[in-house]
Amino acid sequence: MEETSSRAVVSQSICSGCGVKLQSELPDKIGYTPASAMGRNPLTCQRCFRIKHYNEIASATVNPADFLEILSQLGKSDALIVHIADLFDFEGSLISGLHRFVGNVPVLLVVNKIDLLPKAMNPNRILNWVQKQAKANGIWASRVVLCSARKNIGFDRVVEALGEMRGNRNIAVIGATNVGKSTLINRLIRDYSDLEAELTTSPYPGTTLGVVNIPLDDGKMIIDTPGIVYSSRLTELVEKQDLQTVLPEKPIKPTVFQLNEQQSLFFGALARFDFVKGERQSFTCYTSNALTIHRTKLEKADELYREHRGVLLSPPGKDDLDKLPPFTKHAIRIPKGANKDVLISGLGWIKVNGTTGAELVIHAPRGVKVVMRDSLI
Ligand SMILES: Nc1nc2c(ncn2[C@@H]2O[C@H](COP(=O)(O)OP(=O)(O)OP(=O)(O)O)[C@@H](O)[C@H]2O)c(=O)[nH]1
Ligand SMILES: [Mg+2]
Repeated sequence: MEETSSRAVVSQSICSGCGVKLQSELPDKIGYTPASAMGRNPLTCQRCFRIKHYNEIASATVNPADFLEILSQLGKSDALIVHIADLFDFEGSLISGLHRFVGNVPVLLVVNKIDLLPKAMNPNRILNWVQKQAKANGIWASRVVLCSARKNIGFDRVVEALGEMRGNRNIAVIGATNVGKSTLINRLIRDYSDLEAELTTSPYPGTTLGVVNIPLDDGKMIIDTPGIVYSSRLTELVEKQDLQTVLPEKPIKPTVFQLNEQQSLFFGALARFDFVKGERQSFTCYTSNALTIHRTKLEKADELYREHRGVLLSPPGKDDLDKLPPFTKHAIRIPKGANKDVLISGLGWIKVNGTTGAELVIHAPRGVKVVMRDSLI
């Protein structure tokens, strides 16, 4: 068997793309790689090969107990914990109770995907907002940085923060699924070192399946981990083919609706927003540009949903309607004079300019997190 060079990634029995334990007996099971490939370096599983070369949809699930075990091991290992969150689904992608799992260690909070915000945003304002919201959600980060791993925005700040906080320790990257952990590590390695490593990334949650240790020049490691699955995120519930409609690819172009009370908005058939009571006012929707929003009268909304979901109101398409949990209602009161967002985790958010206050009811698939928060924008 070939020797693993110190510059290449990981041990021979672990896939260097996704961290899964390799096997060559069961071609239909995860971790499969043909016996003839076992000597290769770097060595990846067949699933990673297919994701990389054929953009195959090949998400897999990791047992939730395994995440907790990984987190607690990392907490005990004295690594610098880097928690990646996704600005498009900030509250949905935070690891609630993080410190219960990893203990009282310093945490660097990196908020990724800032490229998705509309252009011309003030970065300091966003940073203040993120710091405040992280605290409000129980994340005690020693430091917060914003970046885009895909577009290479803010990376100097990420590298600087890592350099200052790391000391002589490993760096462990953790977070919910699909927030960009592996993309971010790939960028760090590609642009800021001469190491060779390529972690598997994909647009679908559940790409990384096990811990991947990438040796650094100084004998320490940068550690990729599987994303934590939160079923409170709509992105974990929709069918994979609908993710490309729900997840923004480009900077969001917000859609503004001037609504009278007793009007409703449908986001495909994924969620419904009722403006029940209040003066005529504007509602700004920050959702993927690919998602169609329909306006209707509240009194007609039930009928429209019954008769047109799956076709006019989609995604999901007709065949997948029953795969999504039924809607539950969330009553929300926007106080007078407050600028608030209503976040529907994974779908985006609706900004309410609450000069005069508003009473709302949000219908979202059961289990999906719906929260009111101070406006991001
Ligand atoms: N718009 C945008 N997309 C990003 C950014 N970083 C990563 N992505 C995309 O997000 C998706 C998920 O990226 P991954 O790196 O696989 O995410 P992950 O956190 O490792 O996901 P798991 O392994 O499933 O936990 C991919 O489609 C990436 O291209 C970013 O800064 N901006
Ligand atoms: Mg990953």
